[in-house]
Amino acid sequence: MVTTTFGVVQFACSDNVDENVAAAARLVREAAGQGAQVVLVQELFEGLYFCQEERAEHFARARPLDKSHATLHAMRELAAELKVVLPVSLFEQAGQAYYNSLVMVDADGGVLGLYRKSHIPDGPGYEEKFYFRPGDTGFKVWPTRYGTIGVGICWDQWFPEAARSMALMGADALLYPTAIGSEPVTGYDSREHWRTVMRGHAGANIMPVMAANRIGIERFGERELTFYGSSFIAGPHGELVAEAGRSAEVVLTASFDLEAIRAERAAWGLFRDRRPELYGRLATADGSTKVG
Ligand code: PUT
Repeated sequence: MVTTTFGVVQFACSDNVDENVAAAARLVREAAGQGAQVVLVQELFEGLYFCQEERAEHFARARPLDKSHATLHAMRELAAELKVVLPVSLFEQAGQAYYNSLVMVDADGGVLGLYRKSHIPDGPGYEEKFYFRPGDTGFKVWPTRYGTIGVGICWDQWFPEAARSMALMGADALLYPTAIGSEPVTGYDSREHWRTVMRGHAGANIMPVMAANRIGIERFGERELTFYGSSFIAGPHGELVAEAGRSAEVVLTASFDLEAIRAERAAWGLFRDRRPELYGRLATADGSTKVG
């Protein structure tokens, strides 16, 4: 039996990039020390979640994702040293365009590719449409050293279409770096809703699903968000295998036999019995049956 061990980390971010990268590196090391081969760090971990307000100056946080990117370079070195796969979530500047992006770094430090967040949220406290163009990469899965991994970024996690697409593309596991917490206007606590939706992706696609969320209270002037952590790893039936609390820094790990899960996925028949010819409405915005 060959298993893949996944690690998920959560921590509080400050407004200091070096501090945040050091915290991420420290926790990735801890996860690798516990045997993790793929380690998920939270969304936009270089800094505070600036999208809680709309301010022109925050665009200066973006960088081109090339060799000059210090955080990307540090994470690639770390991946190579520890022999771990690292999905790295970053604010990308590409010419005049800005994306909420993820670089998939393999266990030798090489870059497997780029994903740009497809679903961009907007609403009080989460004003991402002000900053990010909707991603133009389409969904992505990568054949890493330790399994084929699909990654969605935060708001992507609410869309079963995205999870199913990555499953159809051959993913063995789905990973979601995220930044979510309090709702400033309604006060709604979305934690269980958030987890339940992703656990559904695990059960519906018969594969491990995990999310890494930040913790801590972040303030911009009068504005304030409390991030609820609660990062987790779900097994292929949607069961919670490892979970974090709302406010403590945590390293989670869990091991899965991805080959055995692949066989179970085939045997359960969910993919055999799909009826894509009946799903045309899913490819329309308004639910009409006219496609194309
Ligand atoms: N990270 C986006 C979350 C949106 C919650 N309203």
